[in-house]
Amino acid sequence: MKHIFLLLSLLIFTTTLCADNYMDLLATMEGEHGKSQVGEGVAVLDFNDDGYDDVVVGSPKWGPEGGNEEYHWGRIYFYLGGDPFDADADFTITSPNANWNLGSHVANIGDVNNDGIEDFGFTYRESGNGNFVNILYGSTQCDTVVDFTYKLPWTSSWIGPITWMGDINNDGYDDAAFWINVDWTFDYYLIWGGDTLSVNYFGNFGLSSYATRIHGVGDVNDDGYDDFEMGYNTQYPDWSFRNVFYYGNDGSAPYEQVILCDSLSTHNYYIPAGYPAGDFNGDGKDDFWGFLGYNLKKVWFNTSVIDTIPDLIFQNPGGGLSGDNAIDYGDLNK
Ligand SMILES: [Ca+2]
Ligand SMILES: [Ca+2]
Ligand SMILES: [Ca+2]
Ligand SMILES: [Ca+2]
Repeated sequence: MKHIFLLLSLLIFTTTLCADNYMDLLATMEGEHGKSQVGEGVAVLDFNDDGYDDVVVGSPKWGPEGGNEEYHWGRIYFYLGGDPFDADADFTITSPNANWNLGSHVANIGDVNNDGIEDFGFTYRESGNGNFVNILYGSTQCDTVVDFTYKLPWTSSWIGPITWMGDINNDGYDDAAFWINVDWTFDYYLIWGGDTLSVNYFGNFGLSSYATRIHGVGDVNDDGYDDFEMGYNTQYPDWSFRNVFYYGNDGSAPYEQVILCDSLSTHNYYIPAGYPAGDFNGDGKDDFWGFLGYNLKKVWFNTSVIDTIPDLIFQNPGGGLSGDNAIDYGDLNK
């Protein structure tokens, strides 16, 4: 999760600093056919542990008939980093059936089995059979065999992305999270990292909407436990939303929470929950984006007690990123 803040920062400052931040185009990935929706999901991790970060791109509307089929299949492409980096996929995972939309949700979930190599997660709905969370452990063998799978049996529901949480219980294993929409409310789950992964119900939050988020923000109060944030709609159709910050702990007590934002918004279809922000003020500690709306972003600096007052506010009336519409990317060609 070391690089997630870089592109966010770049895009936010692009309007004022573009002359100083020119970047060469490294590669262009194209879908195999029109309507393939390539790039809906993007993740970056060093999946084969060779020191080059790798790019994973989802194309959830890929289909064997060139996108002319009625239902979406989906394909996930792995582009291994190297010098030079190229845009030829090294291997793929392809949906075996229609209507899986494979590749909508792909993520670097950190090192959940604590072997020193970043791991890859993806979620999808298998039509008529349920929703699935799949995890591939990164390895030098670099295979696409699923190492962990978890099935949620409801066929009328739909699953959201799997997300990086950091090590919120400070046991040395990174943790992850996901949510699932069940009858238009949202059940959230935590995946505890370990030699054996376990899935645990966290709670039900939010109402009818596709806008809901849970994500790690790093250890922003510097107590050794990574912290996280959740964002969700609180009513429908008014698009009220709530952003809640949670302190990580050893799991022996409920998570202490701080409501960072609780307001009505007409333009936040993507609920603006948090992300790591690197070290904005140079004190060597994790800061975080506590709010990522379309035209408004807010940063909180690391401090022992998180309050509702952001330390930095960025306003870019022309638009900008919202939620996690940003790429987590690294150093693809060293
Ligand atoms: Ca690599
Ligand atoms: Ca690992
Ligand atoms: Ca952990
Ligand atoms: Ca903490």
